[in-house]
Amino acid sequence: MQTVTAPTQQSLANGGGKLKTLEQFIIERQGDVPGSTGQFSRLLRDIALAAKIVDRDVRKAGLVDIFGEAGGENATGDTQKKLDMLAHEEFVRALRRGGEVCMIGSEEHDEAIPIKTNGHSGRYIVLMDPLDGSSNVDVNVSIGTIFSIYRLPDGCEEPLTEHALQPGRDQVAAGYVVYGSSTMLVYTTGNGVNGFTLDPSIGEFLLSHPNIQTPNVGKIYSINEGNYRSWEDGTKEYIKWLQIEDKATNRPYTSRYIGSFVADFHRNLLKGGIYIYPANVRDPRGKLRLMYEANPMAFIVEQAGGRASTGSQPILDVKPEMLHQRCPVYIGSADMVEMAEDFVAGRRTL
Ligand code: AHM
Ligand code: MG
Repeated sequence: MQTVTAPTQQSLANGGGKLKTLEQFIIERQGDVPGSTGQFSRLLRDIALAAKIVDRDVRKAGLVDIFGEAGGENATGDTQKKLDMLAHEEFVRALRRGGEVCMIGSEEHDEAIPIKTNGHSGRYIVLMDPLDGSSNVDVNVSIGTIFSIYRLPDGCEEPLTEHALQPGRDQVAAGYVVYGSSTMLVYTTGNGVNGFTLDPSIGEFLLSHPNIQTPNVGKIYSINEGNYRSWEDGTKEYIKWLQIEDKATNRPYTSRYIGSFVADFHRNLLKGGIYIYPANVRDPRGKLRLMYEANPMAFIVEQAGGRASTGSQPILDVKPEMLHQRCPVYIGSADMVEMAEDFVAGRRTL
């Protein structure tokens, strides 16, 4: 595995001489996407622009009146917007302006949104969670954006919601932005995973984590253990197994749970580990959304050498039925996810 080291502020500010901007990287890699004519590169550029705008809003979150419930009014009578609605609007605006998209599906909008720019539609469908982990905003904890990109099937002129319901395997690209101690954009087009850190002084994402590979096994597990009693037996037993002392397998493992999927996923991707949001009694399909949370992260983790499962099948093979459908998620280091699947299926017990 290649070791990835975060660049220092100093090296980012210098441009590092050998550092590459996201835009340079996208142009170099344009050939990665079959049939790409530059539209796809422009789409990624639009997403990066929206990410920078949301980053700006997130960084100002404590300073301006963008906290509070959507629909409330601030002192000057302006309508207050929750940061997740604001992020949704910024992404839709940037994609609409860019002109490469024909439809957007968003966690913040019930229906898929058809997009026309100057009377024309692009060829791409973007599904997104504009601000994941938004319950963490008010307490200054990392949050993120997740996106998934599909092509409008050939021969379709008007996009319909069913065109967005393609299996995860058909994603053209997927990525996330984590607004953490620094802001990073990580994406794949099916030819490896690359991470870019935003240098706020020049407003550019710079290649900081080339060709990310996740370890086969890590020491971290991430799950909301408050829900323990409502999990199925296999998941309970797997978590117990992780906690048993055993020198040979480096156990017990360490529990880390931020409650922001993007941030938990990102840490585990770099360090090795497993993130689980299982089915439970309250939510028989779990909590996370297939189309704009589970699928994009599954594409990324597989590209980084990891594994993503519902517990019984690869997430990327799930047949989508609805834009906002949920699915159980076991994702991360390949050997750990495989072991979790064995427990869930009852092939392994304590
Ligand atoms: P959100 O998209 O409404 O923010 O919900 C998804 C979030 C994930 O980021 C996080 O991993 C999970 O919900 C946390 O849920 P819980 O509080 O049930 O552990
Ligand atoms: Mg979310």
